[in-house]
Amino acid sequence: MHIFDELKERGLVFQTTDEEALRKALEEGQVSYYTGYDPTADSLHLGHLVAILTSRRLQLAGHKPYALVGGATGLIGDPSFRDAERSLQTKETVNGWVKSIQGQLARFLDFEKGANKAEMVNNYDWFSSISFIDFLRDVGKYFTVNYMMSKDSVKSRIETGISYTEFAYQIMQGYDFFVLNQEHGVTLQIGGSDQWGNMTAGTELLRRKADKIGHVMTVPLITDATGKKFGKSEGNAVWLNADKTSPYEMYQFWMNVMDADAVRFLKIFTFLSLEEIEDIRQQFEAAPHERLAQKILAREVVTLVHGEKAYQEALNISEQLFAGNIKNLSVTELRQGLSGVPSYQVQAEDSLLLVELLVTAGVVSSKRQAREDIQNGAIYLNGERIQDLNYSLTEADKLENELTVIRRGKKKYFALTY
Ligand code: 383
Repeated sequence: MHIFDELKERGLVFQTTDEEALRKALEEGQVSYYTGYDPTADSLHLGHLVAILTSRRLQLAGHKPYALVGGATGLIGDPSFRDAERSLQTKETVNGWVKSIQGQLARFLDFEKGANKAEMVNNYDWFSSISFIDFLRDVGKYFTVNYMMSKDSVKSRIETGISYTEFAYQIMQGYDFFVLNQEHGVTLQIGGSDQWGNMTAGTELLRRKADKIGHVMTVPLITDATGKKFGKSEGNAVWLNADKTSPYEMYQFWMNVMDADAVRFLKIFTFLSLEEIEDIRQQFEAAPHERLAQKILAREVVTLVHGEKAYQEALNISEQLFAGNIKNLSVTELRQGLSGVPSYQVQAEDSLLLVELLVTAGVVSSKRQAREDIQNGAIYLNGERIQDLNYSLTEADKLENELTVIRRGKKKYFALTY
C-alpha cells in the first residue's frame, strides 16, 4: 500500500495542502520533510508521539526526516491553542530543554543509516545571527498584518491580548520552512492540526519569496471516545521521560484505554501492520473482557518508548500487584507500582498499633472497621496477612526503611512512608 494511503487508513491525515500534489510528490521520489518541537519542558509527552511516529512511518517508506528543535522559537512562545500569554524562560533553561528533547527524538527516528537518515536541526542556528533589520526586510515584508491576524492563534487572542512577541511567532515558523527548503530541499512540513496556521505561513513565504510550492500535512489531535483530549492521566501529561512518568504508569495508561478507542489507537501508535491490527480487532471483539487490544497497545508503546526490559518490568509489576504477590517485587518496583495509590506519611507521634494506624492512614474509617477487617483476614502488610488484633508495626515492617505496603481485600493498595 502506498504510504499516503496507509497514513490515511491509520487515521493520521487530518488536513493537507493540495492533496494530489502531495501524493504525487510522495510517489515520485524521496521527499525531505520536517516537524518542529519547541522546548517548553524538559521532556516530550504522549501528545507529541503522533507527529513523531508519523515522521518515522514516512522515514520507513524511504523519505528523509528533519527533526527541528526550536531553540529560537522556544524563546518566543507559540500562541497556538493557548488562551494566555506564555511566560518567558531563561536562555539557559530553554537550552537545557533543547538538549533533553533532542535526546528523546534520537530514539524514534533513524539518525544512523542510509540516504534518508534523519537530521537534527535547531532554528537557533539561523535566528541567532539574523539581524532585526534583515528579518523585517527579508521576511516580515512578505506578511501583511491582515494575513497574520487571520490565523486562529491570533484571532482567539484579540479579546484577551497577545504580545507583539507571540504575534510574530508564525513568521518565525514560516521562515524555518523557507530556510530548510533553501538549505536542505525540505518540501513538506508535518505537525498537529494546531499547527496549520504556522505551517501555512511557511508555504506562503516559500511561494512569495522563492516561487516554490511547499506541502503541509497535519495529523489529528487525538481525542478519546468521550471527546476528551488524549494523553492525560488524571489531568497530568504522560511524559516520555521515565523519571517524570514511570514505564509502569505509562503501561497503566494504555491498559486503561476504553474499548471504543483501543483499535484506533493501535493504528495510530504502533507499527503493527494493518492486517495484524485487523486480526487483533476480530479477537478483541469476540472477547473484549480479555483486553487483548489494550495489552498489545501497552506492550507496543511502552517497548517503543522505554525498551523491552522496562516493558517486562511494568508487566511484571502489574501482574504481581494484581495477584497480591508483592513479595516478588523490589522496593524500586513497588514504588513505581504504588505511585498512584493513596499513601500516608507516618508521623513520630502516630500509634503503630495496626488497628489505630489503619484509621490514621485513612485505610478504614473507624477502629471498629479496622478490627473487623483484621479478624476477617482482609488486611495484609507487605504481602503477609495479619489477623492479630494487637499487632504493632516494627522496623521489620519497613521495606528498606521507607515503605510499608498495606493491602485491604483483594487488590486495594495503600502505601505507608516514613
Ligand atoms: C517550531 C518551529 C518550527 C516548526 C514547529 C515548531 C514548534 C511548533 C509547536 N509544536 C508543538 C510543540 O512543540 O509548538 N510551533 O509542543 C507540538 N509539536 C508536535 C505537533 C503537535 C504540536 O511538537 O501538534 C504535537 O506534537 O505538531 O502541538 O519551524
